Amino acid sequence: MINEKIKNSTEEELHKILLNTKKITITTHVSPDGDAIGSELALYFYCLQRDIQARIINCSETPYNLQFLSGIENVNVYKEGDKEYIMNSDAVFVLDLNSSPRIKVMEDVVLQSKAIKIVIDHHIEPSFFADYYHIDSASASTGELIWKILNCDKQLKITPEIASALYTAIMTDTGSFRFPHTTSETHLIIAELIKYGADHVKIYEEVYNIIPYPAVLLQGEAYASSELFYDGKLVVMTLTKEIFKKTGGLDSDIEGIVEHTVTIKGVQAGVLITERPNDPEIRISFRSKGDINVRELAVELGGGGHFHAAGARLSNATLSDAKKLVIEKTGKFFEQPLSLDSGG
Ligand SMILES: [Mn+2]
Repeated sequence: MINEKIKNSTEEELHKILLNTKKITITTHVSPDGDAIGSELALYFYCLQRDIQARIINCSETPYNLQFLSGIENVNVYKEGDKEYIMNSDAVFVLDLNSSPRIKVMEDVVLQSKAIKIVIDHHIEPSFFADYYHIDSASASTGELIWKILNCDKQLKITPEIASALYTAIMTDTGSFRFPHTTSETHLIIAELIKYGADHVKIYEEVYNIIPYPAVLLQGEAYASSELFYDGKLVVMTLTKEIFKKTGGLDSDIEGIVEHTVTIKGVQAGVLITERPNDPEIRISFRSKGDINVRELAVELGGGGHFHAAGARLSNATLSDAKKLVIEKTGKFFEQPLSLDSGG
């Protein structure tokens, strides 16, 4: 499904537009990940070099494992008082997403703002809400796209802060350089980032190897909840509000759990369904292997994502409704011989 209204701008065109601004807002999707936050910070630091006033404003909190990044104190969660800043921005850069509902409470303000809206992203099937798009679904991360845009500036100073932010973005979205979209070009960019001061040992350690105890308890509960369906090809894990309260785990602590579903021998698709305190929506995360296109399921449920990694949120549903629905909908992958397009 190609949205005909969307024309892709080149890196050079976007870079020119950026240089013509004096004041910008940078934002990203709900539940930001390493690619989201790293891309935002790199763009933010570049704006400082170019005397462009920039403010990062997100609709949700930064997860704990990204708090080590330099400049993280400049990543703000949207408050009423930010409305005026967004309204008066020359441009709003929307990173790592391509449909406006994913900025949640900020959606109305961003859409109403006279600022030009610019989407930089690597997901497929964008919706039309912005003025400019730079979308490359072959790219493993938004971080790589930001790197290419910044490199349109021959005077770019790649500081250790920029290098670390982009390293984090690319490392997290490539599954530490394992996922299929990781290319030799990705590695060439990474080589540059290390050369300019990204500390790859520290970044991996901070992002993946320092897990708060409540998060470990939450993970344990997720694994304990797992159930197999369709002869062990589907695994479903659930986390209830009560479990969050019991363990003291945070929303952001679920990051990474769903990745483990598809490491179970024989499992081809994994689902984590979460019901969280202070969130009326049920969150569903999908992972898959081989020919199973979980993006298709996520889209049916109003969400989106990639072929092997996708998600959706359901309102007006209970956790058990969501579970039933997911089991029913995944059935088409397992109850008949696979006849899906083999995408990648
Ligand atoms: Mn991304």
